[in-house]
Amino acid sequence: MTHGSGVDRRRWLQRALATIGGLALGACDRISQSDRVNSTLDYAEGWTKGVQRLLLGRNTLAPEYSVRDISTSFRANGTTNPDTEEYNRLAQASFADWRLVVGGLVEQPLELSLEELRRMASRTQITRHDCVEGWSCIAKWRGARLSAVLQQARLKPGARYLAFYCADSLELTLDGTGQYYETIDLVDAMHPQTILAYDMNDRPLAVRHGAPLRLRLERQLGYKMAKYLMRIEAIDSYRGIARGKGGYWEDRGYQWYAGI
Ligand SMILES: Nc1nc2c(c(=O)[nH]1)N[C@H]1C(S)=C(S)[C@@H](COP(=O)(O)O)O[C@H]1N2
Ligand SMILES: [Mo]
Repeated sequence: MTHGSGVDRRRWLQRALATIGGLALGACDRISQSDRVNSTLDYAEGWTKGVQRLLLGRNTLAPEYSVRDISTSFRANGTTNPDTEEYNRLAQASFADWRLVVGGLVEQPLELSLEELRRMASRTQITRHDCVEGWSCIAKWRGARLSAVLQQARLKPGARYLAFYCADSLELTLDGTGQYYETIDLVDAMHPQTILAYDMNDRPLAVRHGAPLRLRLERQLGYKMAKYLMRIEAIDSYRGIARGKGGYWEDRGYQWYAGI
């Protein structure tokens, strides 16, 4: 087979799959329709997400637990302290000078202090954290609803995803692609259990669990839940960020939609 016909075949396959996907998923999945057809792998992933949303609904809640179920010790994974000069300075002052920067495709860019975040509409939930490595822990999380933050920032019409930028780097690379980041779509962003958590088990988030603020996204795996949040950006595509796959671990082969 020549190179040209391979490409044609691939294009044909993409179109065919996109059509099938469009028929099967239809209106339940409009928001992330066009990014889904980049490869058959992406297609399979779009399928997982589409089926989950079709069967369970966009706002179906992840299971919640009772106080009795809370794990006596909660494992920490990945970075357990960003340990940069800037982060250490912020931590030393109990994050009084830390601000969550909200920008990108928004009408009203924000810089929110912890105090301001604590005054916003909140949600408390006892949920199970599942790491892709095969362990789970249950904890109680309290945080500002991401939907409330977005309501204040007012998304522009072109916004389709949110990017979360963290204080830590897991790998040192010359081009800076070792910094932890994540992206989610707007369906997940507006989900009632999607919160920017500042408390864990009724105490301010410890450094090892992402102080001062981390994302909780209860219907997906642990690596989506970015710790050490510094900045949120509303974007139309994540292809231009780092290696273009939508997250630190996604850039290294994990799925973008990590549905549980
Ligand atoms: N900034 C940042 N966020 C991160 C990570 C990380 O290394 N850095 N690891 C991820 C992974 S793989 C998991 S399982 C959870 C771990 O959260 P925990 O340390 O509170 O258990 O955080 C996720 N978010
Ligand atoms: Mo993880």
